Amino acid sequence: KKIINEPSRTLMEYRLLPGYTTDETSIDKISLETTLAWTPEGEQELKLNIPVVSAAMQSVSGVEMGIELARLGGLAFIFCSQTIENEAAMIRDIKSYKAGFVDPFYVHPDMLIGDVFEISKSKGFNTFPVVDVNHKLLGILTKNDYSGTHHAHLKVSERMIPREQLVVGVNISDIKEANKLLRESHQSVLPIVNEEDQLKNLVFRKDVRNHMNYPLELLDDRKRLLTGAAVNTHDYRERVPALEEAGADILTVDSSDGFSIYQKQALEWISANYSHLPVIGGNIITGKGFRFLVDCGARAVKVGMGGGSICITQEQKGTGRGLASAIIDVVNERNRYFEETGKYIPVVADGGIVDSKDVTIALALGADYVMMGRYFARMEESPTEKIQLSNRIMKPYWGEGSARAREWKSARYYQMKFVEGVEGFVQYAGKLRDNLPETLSKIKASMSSCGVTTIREFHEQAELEIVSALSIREGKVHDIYMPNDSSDYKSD
Ligand code: MZP
Repeated sequence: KKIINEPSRTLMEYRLLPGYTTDETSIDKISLETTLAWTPEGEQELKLNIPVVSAAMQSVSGVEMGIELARLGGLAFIFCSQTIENEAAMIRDIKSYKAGFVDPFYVHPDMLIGDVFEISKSKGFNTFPVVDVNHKLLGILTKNDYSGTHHAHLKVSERMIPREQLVVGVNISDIKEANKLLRESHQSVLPIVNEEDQLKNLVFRKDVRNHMNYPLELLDDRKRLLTGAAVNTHDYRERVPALEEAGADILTVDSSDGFSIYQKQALEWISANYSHLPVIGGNIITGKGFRFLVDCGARAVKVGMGGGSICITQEQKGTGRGLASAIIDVVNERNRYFEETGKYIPVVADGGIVDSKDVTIALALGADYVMMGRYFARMEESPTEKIQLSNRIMKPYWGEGSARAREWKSARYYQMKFVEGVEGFVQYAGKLRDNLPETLSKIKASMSSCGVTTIREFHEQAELEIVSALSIREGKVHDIYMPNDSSDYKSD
């Protein structure tokens, strides 16, 4: 038996002391770029532009989140609590998204009226014009024309059939953006090239139908969005090949307790068979756990147990640790490992990160990026429907250890007799694009105050102090009257 007498600390218990701010550390000089992981082969560094990723959870990371978060510089981890086919389809949808606002899809000429084929409506687009190679508009499909959830089924109708011609369908997400591109290109036609190069030099006219424009992304830009995928310790032998084939850039082994032989087996198998695919091991909360996962082949390590907003592991099992204490222990071991081997293993803080100041403290303590569930569940792009509850717009949010999330696998795998997560609601916050930049600018402002311009400098130079409960109280609004609606302050 070992008893640690120091209490376990949470992120909320720390505050940063300012460093010296100069022109060199002004907000515009700050980079939030971070190390996502190392590739096992060749030890190449995979980078992330911003230090946030979304949790591998059913109520958080679907295709729309995957696309939008990646466009904003982060990355989503698609959840593995679904069939292998569904998860791989989601990865494919994210990877097939062409950066920009237009995503062409191609349909073969031998399709017949009445045929049903799948289109991806995962990008949230509502309009699908269908045209033939002579730019003739065959029809505009609206939401009424298709149904389904993740993949929509589109029934071919008379007005769509191309008569021995290839049909080109174009998704338009933002007509304003589309017009802007046309204006900027100073032309009314734009060339497109399809995936197989069959439609080279096809021009797409501005005046396809009255005033509507259908510009197409110039595919000379082959950039693809970065995406992550979660795997479990049961079916990784089948799941990993499918996810790799679908284009996943990085995997994470999704487990509330990663210090186990099952995780070892999964990590070793992935490293041996898919040596080009980096994998995050986790979750662990001790230096010992970190060393174990790295020795098994993890190229980044995820830290946190019991702190998630929907998590009841600590109450159910009595295991867990305050996230700050866990990060400190793991980061110390990471630094020792670096001194010994020269290999820098990124540390991911996960569970209970509520707002920008939590992200900032986690980074200052040595984390390289954070994973969040609740934060992203509130956004338009999370895969759940908005509902109204007591005059508030809410979105459902549930843990992966809740009865709801576990339903999908109850028939396949051993099911615990108790749950480790709950189901609830979070207040709808709007679009990711309207929220994330503010969060990031607060993180930059903290780094600027601390006199650092990079996350690695932050690790080295941050000065933190434990605060008392009373000083936390002092740091909030107090002793004034403030009607709810008169404030332009809102927390993240
Ligand atoms: P939060 O950002 O909502 O506080 O926490 C999200 C994290 O909680 C996830 O990334 C995952 O590590 C953890 N999680 C997910 N489901 C459960 C559960 O059902 C859970 N207990 O703890």
